[in-house]
Amino acid sequence: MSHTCGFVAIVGRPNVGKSTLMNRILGQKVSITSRRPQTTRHQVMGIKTEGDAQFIYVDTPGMHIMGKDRNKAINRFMNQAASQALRDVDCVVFIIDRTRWTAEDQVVLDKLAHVQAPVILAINKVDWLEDKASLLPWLEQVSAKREFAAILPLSAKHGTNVPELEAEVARYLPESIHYYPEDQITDRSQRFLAAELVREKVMRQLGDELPYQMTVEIEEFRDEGRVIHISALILVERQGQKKILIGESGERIKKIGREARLEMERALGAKVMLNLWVKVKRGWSDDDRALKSLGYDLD
Ligand SMILES: Nc1nc2c(ncn2[C@@H]2O[C@H](COP(=O)(O)OP(=O)(O)OP(=O)(O)O)[C@@H](O)[C@H]2O)c(=O)[nH]1
Ligand SMILES: [Mg+2]
Repeated sequence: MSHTCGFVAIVGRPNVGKSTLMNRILGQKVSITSRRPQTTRHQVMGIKTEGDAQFIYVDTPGMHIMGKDRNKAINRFMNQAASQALRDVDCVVFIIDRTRWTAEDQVVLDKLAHVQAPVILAINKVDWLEDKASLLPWLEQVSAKREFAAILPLSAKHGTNVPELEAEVARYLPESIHYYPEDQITDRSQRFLAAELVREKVMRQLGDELPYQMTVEIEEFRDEGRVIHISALILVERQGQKKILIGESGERIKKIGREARLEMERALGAKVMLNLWVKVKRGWSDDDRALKSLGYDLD
């Protein structure tokens, strides 16, 4: 009879594996991932219902220190979105990357000082830990940093110890009715997912030449049942970035479009006709009004 349901924020600095962990727990891709830091820009909910328990995970943008290339309105937005996710949660999963501790991990830890909810520390990417013997002394060191409800070494990518993390989280779900139907997996729309998948493919294709100031806007999302027509606009800030994105005789943009379309078809279970456009829109990433109209809106 007793149902449990609660919010679980997944926080950490950029690139530690927050989105990979949430997708792993859900068993499907709800949040995009890449090797580049600052991939996630919004809060994205991942809902998992298992019998009487409903877990509402909230993936967040990596908390980062502002400065140089990171003093824009978009960076402010991302940090706010991450901090906001800590309000009124029942449990926090704080992720770090192996035995590294950076100034940005410290920023996250400081943010957690005011959080009443239990904090579980996940030491991620242990599959990639060269010196396994370093883990034991590290566990001791991090446990002195604050009171953690648990500390778990795991691998979000391979799934090692992830069920153990879920079992730990389950202990902190309060008794409550379920807020979402049991087959719902996210709060985000298909339209949002489509935009994110395009952004992911751009981030994965472009390595170091990636114009960080890039965003995607869906201009058309027309569901005709067996076919979904999607037009997406990739916005960059400079003409040179547009050139890079399009590539020699359009090769690169074609590849991005192909990969995004295939993944959309898998996720949406329909055939997708995808049109991609690249446009220069100067200064959007540092303009609060432009950001709002592009979907970067905390409300
Ligand atoms: N080897 C290894 N790589 C991992 C693991 N978890 C995540 N990664 C990789 O780390 C990179 C970053 O993963 P994300 O899930 O995008 O990280 P994030 O914390 O969501 O990053 P932001 O959204 O930018 O804050 C990707 O290349 C992942 O494949 C892991 O357990 N082991
Ligand atoms: Mg992420």
